Amino acid sequence: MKVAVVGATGMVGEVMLKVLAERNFPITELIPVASERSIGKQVVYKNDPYTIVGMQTAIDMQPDIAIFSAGGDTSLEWAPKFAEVGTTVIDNSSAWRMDPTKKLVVPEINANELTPEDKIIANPNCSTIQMVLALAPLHKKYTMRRVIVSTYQSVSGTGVKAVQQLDNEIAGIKGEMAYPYPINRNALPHCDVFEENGYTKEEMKLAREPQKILNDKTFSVSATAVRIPTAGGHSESVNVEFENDFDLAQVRKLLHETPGIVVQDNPATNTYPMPIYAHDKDDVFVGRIRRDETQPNTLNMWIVSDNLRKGAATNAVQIAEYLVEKQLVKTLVS
Ligand code: A2P
Ligand code: 11C
Repeated sequence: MKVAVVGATGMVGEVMLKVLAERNFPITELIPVASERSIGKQVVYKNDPYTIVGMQTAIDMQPDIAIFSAGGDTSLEWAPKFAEVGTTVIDNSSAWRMDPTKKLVVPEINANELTPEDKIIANPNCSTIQMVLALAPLHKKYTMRRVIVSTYQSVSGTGVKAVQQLDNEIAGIKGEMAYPYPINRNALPHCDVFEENGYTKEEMKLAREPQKILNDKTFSVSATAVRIPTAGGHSESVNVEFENDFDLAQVRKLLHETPGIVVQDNPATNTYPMPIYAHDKDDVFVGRIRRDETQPNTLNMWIVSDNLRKGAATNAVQIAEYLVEKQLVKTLVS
């Protein structure tokens, strides 16, 4: 496959190159793409240097697959232009997620919806992916009614500027601020911008995206998204009310058997998921699995995953792997 990585110099782009290499994705030609200001610079893939090209050059090269992590506006403008020459775009931004003509895919859950006609495929938001992966098998078995989630999100989800802000604050250096307040020794109940209903965009992504991925509007999600001074992954406290009662051992078994999920749950040994453990791993870690004793059929759990891996790059590469495996993309020019 001829593969373009759009946003190759960015935080997700960098992890994307790492994940493509680690998983040995069948690349015959790699085309790293970034903004005009980066053209000519180099990135490294499998120990070899590759020169960054601009958008139009990349389109002219007719890649079979283009994986975008360059922000929503860039994606809105350029993804259709790639699609027009026959490239299948996998997009990490929020640009196309809720477009009814586009699929929103977590491969373990709904990759089977994909067809060769899907030329722009949306990758869900990081905090959605890890939550929905754990919810999917439970929903299938017990039928969810309502989910209440509070997130504890890594600064890496905001981007380089935010990681720098945290590092500067820890080092006692004054620098540019990505957030309206200090993040070190703080918690900001504010991820992404506020919408008119008083929720943030991040919270509304958590409310809307799972319904689309699970193709079911009979359950609802209420979210509070919080930024904390951590870097390795997002954590989520999730409370789920089901229509049917469950057995805790069965819940653990179901999660354990779900591809992509690792159950880390043993209070006796202080075993539970944490960002320092999830960092740089592709799995979603679930622990603190327990019954909500305040009402029937309700479960509490704690879900942690590396937001740049399964929350972004890994999920996108898994979509690409599925397309190749099922022959849903064909080589455009060799
Ligand atoms: P550049 O490094 O040239 O600015 P991040 O999310 O970490 O900020 O990264 C965003 C990525 O998207 C970077 O690789 C950035 O390239 C790229 N990018 C931003 N705007 C455009 C654009 N208009 N066309 C192509 N790539 C873009
Ligand atoms: C965060 N979830 O951690 C965001 C980052 O819609 O893809 C990714 C934003 C998105 O703030």
